[in-house]
Amino acid sequence: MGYDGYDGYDGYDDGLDEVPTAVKILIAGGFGVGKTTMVGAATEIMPLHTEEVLSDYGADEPSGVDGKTTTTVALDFGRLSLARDIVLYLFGMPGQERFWFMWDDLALGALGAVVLADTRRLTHCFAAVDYFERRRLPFVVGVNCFDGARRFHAEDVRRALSLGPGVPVLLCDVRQPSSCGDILAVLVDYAAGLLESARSVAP
Ligand SMILES: Nc1nc2c(ncn2[C@@H]2O[C@H](COP(=O)(O)OP(=O)(O)OP(=O)(O)O)[C@@H](O)[C@H]2O)c(=O)[nH]1
Ligand SMILES: [Mg+2]
Repeated sequence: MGYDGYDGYDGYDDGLDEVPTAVKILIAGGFGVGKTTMVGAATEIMPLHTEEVLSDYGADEPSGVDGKTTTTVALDFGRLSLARDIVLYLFGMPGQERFWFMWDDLALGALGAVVLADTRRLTHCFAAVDYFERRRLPFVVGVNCFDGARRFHAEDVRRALSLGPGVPVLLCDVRQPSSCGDILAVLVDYAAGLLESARSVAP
């Protein structure tokens, strides 16, 4: 007996027969850099968050995150239609080191990642940068400009993180949906370009 499922056409000319391409995107970076904030600001559906109150366990986490009382213990999830034919599924990763064991599972099938950085604690995004470099997963760096933090040029951040010349580095404010949309669009373009050039050199 053959498959009798959805064949992509429902008989109605309602414009919904073009199924958009679904793309998985990771939002990564150190503790308290704004990953959950970004997923919440960018998403067009009700986000899923897995926040728990910071326990004493978190006492060894980096300081400099004032007023933060909760932390992501699994993931954040949201969705953003970037264009009519592209829907991004956003997965915010946990930042605390004790939850890094989840990164491999979360990264499965992702097109690329946004690594958020806070210039007051730049070293805290090293682990995420290393992670994506080692896996050859395309990433862009979003420098989340916190109020009161000294502003640096994107090129200064690139040098400090020893990033290759091609890796996009953008200043952003992840509380603003438009800023999140801009950085996600740059990531999708960048990752698509890398895929295209990989295909063109393949035998
Ligand atoms: N001023 C300012 N505050 C921000 C910005 N982004 C996030 N915050 C605040 O900074 C804190 C950290 O934000 P989260 O989004 O929870 O950080 P996170 O990276 O998800 O943290 P973990 O999941 O615990 O690693 C929160 O109190 C936010 O309200 C920003 O761009 N500017
Ligand atoms: Mg979080």
